[in-house]
Amino acid sequence: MIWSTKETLDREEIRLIQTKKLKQTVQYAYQNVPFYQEKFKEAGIVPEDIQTLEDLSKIPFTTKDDFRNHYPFGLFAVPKEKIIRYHASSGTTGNPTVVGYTKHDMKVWKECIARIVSMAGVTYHDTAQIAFGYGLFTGALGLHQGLEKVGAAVVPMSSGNSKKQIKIMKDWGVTALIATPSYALHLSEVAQSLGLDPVTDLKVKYGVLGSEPSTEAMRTKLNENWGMHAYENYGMSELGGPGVSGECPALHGMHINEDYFICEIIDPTTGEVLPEGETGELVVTPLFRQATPVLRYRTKDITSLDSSPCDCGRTTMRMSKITGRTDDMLIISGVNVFPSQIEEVLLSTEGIGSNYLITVSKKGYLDKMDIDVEVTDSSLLDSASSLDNLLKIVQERLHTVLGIHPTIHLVEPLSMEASKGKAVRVIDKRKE
Ligand code: ADP
Ligand code: K
Ligand code: ZN
Repeated sequence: MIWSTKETLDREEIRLIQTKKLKQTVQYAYQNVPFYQEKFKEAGIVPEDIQTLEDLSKIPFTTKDDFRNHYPFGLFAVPKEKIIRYHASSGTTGNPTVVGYTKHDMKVWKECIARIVSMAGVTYHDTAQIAFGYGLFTGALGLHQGLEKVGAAVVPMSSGNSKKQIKIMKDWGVTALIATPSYALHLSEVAQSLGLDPVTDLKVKYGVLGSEPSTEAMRTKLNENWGMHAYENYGMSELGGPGVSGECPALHGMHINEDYFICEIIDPTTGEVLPEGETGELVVTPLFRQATPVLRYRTKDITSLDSSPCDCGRTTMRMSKITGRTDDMLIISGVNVFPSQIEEVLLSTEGIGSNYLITVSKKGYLDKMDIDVEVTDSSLLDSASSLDNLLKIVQERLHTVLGIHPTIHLVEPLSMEASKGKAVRVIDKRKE
């Protein structure tokens, strides 16, 4: 089902809407956020220089660092009284990136999600279980509100407690699962381990999945294990959360909500805009976010764009599956983790040395992180209680910063291979 007539406009009409909203957005950001006034001044431009979509490339990029440097509310364009919600994603070294929502922003967010879940086939007939973690993370509440908008019955399970997830799915007749692809696969195995065949014993028909990269092989497996149609969607907290784009049944990329987002592809090295079809870094300009307007946000995600007609009847541009990132951010079961965050914790913990190695792998379908790290004094390893104590401290601090539970292996001082040249700190076995 196509939720909105905005998804089937002529390309020319879409461009007209984008042009009009872009001009408003630029004026608004400039007038209300000193950060943009400075940026424009540095670039030698004024808002009036932006008259067409082609002019967009004159505007300097915004980055995650800009959010961090203006923590918490420096990029906000409205006073607190207008904010009705905050969300945030984890930051590299302490400061998360904070976004706010006005009533208007919330309405737009719901609309974008309503379109995406409708693309996946979810309607008011469905019961949708949300197995994303609720909290500051945008995934759970974002999907929640959009699903309510289409009238689906929402089951706000949050993540974890897998056996209970399966029980509720079975007892309550859940038909749509909202999760990361890896957790969705894991849940299918939990169901099997309980003696159930999800295909016949459960009714889950749709998977609305996102927050981490996945492959066609994963989709095939998900479809087989659940007897479902697995669709992915894309977004990020700095852009307001999920809702940027999502897959339709034709499975030729994710349709972008183009009346709310302008997408460009740039060469990540030169910053130059690349022609449609070429692969590069995705840059997104949300069209008119009131609380936290953002101009040309560098996502670091690698993809390409395609505006050719789609079999589903939608005319909106599609972005291909994300094939990687331009930075070293790891996505561990949907949670963003920078190796620098781990290093920061390790180096600031007494008794912990500076040589470490992060290994990311799969345990079943779930992501698993192991950290080998040297201690500074081998006597720490001799006593079980001091070892236990140190392990506990590191584990708790990492959990506070990262929101995940890596397994820590403390080893003898100078027992790990020292780096010759650029240290290899991360081994990602998921890519093998
Ligand atoms: P989200 O709720 O989308 O996970 P975050 O801000 O926590 O929001 O993380 C954003 C990052 O998650 C993106 O920059 C991208 O790297 C990754 N991501 C989100 N959706 C997808 C997807 N469908 N495929 C691949 N990566 C994704
Ligand atoms: K993520
Ligand atoms: Zn389509």
